[in-house]
Amino acid sequence: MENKSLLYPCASAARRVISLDGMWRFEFDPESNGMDAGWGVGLPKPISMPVPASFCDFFTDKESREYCGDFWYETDFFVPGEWSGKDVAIRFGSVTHRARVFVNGVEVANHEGGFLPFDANVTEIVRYNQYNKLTVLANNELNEYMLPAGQTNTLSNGKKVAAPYFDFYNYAGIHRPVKLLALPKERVLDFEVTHRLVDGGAEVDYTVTTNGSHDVTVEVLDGTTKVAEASGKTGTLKITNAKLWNVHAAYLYNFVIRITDGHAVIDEYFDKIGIRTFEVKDGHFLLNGKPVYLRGFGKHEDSDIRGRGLDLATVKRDYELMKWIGANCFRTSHYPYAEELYQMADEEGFLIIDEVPAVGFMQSTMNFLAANQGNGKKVGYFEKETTPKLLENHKAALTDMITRDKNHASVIAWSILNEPQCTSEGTEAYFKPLFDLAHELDPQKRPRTYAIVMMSLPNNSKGQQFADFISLNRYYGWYVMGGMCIVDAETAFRKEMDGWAQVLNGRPMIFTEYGADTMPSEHKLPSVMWSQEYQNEYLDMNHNVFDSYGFVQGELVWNFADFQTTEGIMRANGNKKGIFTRQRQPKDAAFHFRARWTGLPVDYKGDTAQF
Ligand code: CKU
Repeated sequence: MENKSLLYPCASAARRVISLDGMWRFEFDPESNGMDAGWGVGLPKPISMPVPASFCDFFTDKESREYCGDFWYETDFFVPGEWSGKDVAIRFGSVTHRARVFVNGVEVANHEGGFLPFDANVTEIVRYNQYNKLTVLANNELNEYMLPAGQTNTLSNGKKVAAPYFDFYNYAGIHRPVKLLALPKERVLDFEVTHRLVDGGAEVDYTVTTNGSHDVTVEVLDGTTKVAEASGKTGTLKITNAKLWNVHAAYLYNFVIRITDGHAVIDEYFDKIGIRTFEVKDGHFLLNGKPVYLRGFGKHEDSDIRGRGLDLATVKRDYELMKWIGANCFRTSHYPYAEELYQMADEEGFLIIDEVPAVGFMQSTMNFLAANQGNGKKVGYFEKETTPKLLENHKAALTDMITRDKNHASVIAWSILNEPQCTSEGTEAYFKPLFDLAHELDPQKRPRTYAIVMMSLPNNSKGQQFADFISLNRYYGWYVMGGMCIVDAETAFRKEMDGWAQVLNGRPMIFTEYGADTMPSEHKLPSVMWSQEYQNEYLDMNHNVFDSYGFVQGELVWNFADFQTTEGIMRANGNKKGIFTRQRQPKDAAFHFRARWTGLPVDYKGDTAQF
């Protein structure tokens, strides 16, 4: 799209932002006849619905909570008269999973993909100094060529039901903030920065993309003090005695971009940058040249009542808990999170492995969550008729994620898939273009990885050679050989680790998942599976294994908190592998982790020889 920009909205001398969050109107459209019935100009029988939030958990009846199909949102917004002459846009942080947007009945956007932003230029359509109608036709059905993947089934009563191939509830709605923007016609569309540490300071190479030809200037400010400036769309900013961005010791500079015509400011855009380098070298993760051992979580955007909707109060609590427990890293399993979370990670000095919503790419009996899915026979997921379409959607999501997140100091790596079926023939042809694309798009050339499912082993994983570091999801002692058999689990685990040692070739390995479902209500001496005591025993066994292999350079436990999933015999009202409850209170394991993680030095295993 011409002038497409994923820049986070900011107000400045040349830009305006008005939040459209609040109580909107809402209506289900199970027969998909809203379009023909003219709902784009007014919903016939709407109920109220808050934005941002998932619609699901407000309802007291099951059909509404589990609703699958088309649904509509509607609100009115006022466009200030003084905005005429500017471009006017509406920006959605995310709508899950697909949306068509109408302003005053005219379609202005059509977007697929439930976890990344998009906008609509409505300059020609809005009425100034008046209220305008904003309508969204959304849909939450699943299919096998979307991210994340699943199916939509029809029940005997004719109702559609989502059958995810993934282990999190198919929450839907307008999940992130909606903003009305006034933008200068000639404007900054994007920028990128890369960092170099040099004697006595740092150099920041930058590129600014605009839709015009006027001069660009860039400034770096320490608070309000200018420490570097440059002009031109590309250049280098030299910062003497630079304060580096570090784990738990973040430092952010203000970054200002202006387009000027000699005297007047045409556009002005503000952001913050953290100066740091990150690389994988000789089996270690190096942040500013120094080893760092990753510790933390796989997470979800998930909380009571608002579902997957952005809730800054939950975000704040999560960061406080992560600091308390001594974590320094998390993976945005299994989709890119709201931008506000990355801004907070930048401020708090957390490291993020950023994951695209490539989850559920496995069709087999492993799709264990709903009894009505999986056809029992193994089909190579990357050899299906739908694979080319899936790859196209995957590339689009990866492109938008990297475009959106590439300047965050907190983002250290890209996770390109979660637990794909990577043992079949089509794997390499599917993986290669994606790993290449990530490298091409990222000016900082961050390391790339994907989370490798159990039973994908060093000798049969056909995608592992593309990863810059190896990420394993392993459940020895939970899904296999649990309880009394944990001793055999450890033996099998070590055997697998010895195999990986042969194929690492100097790459570090981390665990992107390990965990045991645990009911906060259950205590048992001696332990049984699902008790808090067993969670700790399981963790001890895993940590013993990790500690005895120098190449293990990180541990992200599954999961930060209990989270909602589809109902089924494998889940007791959700996945209970949380170290915290869904209400963000500690299980016993949280104290266990706090002791371990606050005790391990930042550069734990930083001096271990790789082999
Ligand atoms: C987690 C087969 C393992 C699936 N993996 C992915 C993640 O999304 C799930 O929640 C494991 C689990 O708890 O089973």
